[in-house]
Amino acid sequence: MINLVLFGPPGAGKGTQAAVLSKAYRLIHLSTGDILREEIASGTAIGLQAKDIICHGELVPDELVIELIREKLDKNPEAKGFLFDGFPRTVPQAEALDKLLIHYGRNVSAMLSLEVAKEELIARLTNRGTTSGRSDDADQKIIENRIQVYIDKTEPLIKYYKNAGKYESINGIGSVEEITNRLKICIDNLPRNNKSR
Ligand code: B4P
Repeated sequence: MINLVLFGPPGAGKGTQAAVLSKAYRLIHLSTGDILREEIASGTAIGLQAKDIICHGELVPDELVIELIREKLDKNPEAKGFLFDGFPRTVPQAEALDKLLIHYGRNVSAMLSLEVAKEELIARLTNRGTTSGRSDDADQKIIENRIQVYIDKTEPLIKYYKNAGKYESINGIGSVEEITNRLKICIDNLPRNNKSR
């Protein structure tokens, strides 16, 4: 059983790779970005709260995303494993995920960190903004703010997972297939102990 955290700055390719990896390893793909966009589209109370925050490139409150993830774990007790995409994004979220997984008799097998330079991130997100219809891809200032929020609040998670012996760095530059292959090699070579729960 494996439970993976796919990590990286906005535009690193998390969503792209998560779609491929979740199929290849038969993991349940949990993207907090996708879940929040569904809440917004359905006009729920959570969606209303999240909409304005996402538009400005800020992070939605920890309690809210943790609750969304708790619900998903609750609904999938028989899952072979999970692929977390865009979660955790803060140290309190990582601590909450560890506690939640212990409750369900699981643990994080590894944090796979996609490394991509800032200029490339801006180019990818600006390009996606021309077709995605996403308000947070529409404006250069918002894209830059998302990257700054990542540096301030999310990057400290690298140390968190390094301390836990679960940090794996992957070069995120290249074709989608090349990066998938790098990720698969990394997953297939994870220490057995990391994969047991
Ligand atoms: P997300 O949906 O997670 O948005 P993201 O960080 O931009 O990542 P995404 O997965 O979309 O980008 P990807 O790298 O796949 O979050 C949106 C917002 O929701 C956040 O800003 C925040 O407000 C909120 N939120 C979500 N989770 C939260 C949490 N846990 N706590 C608080 N708030 C939260 O792809 C980017 C582009 O690059 C794509 O167009 C893709 O086609 C392209 N691409 C991918 N791989 C490529 C490659 N190898 N070469 C060239 N282009 C590539």
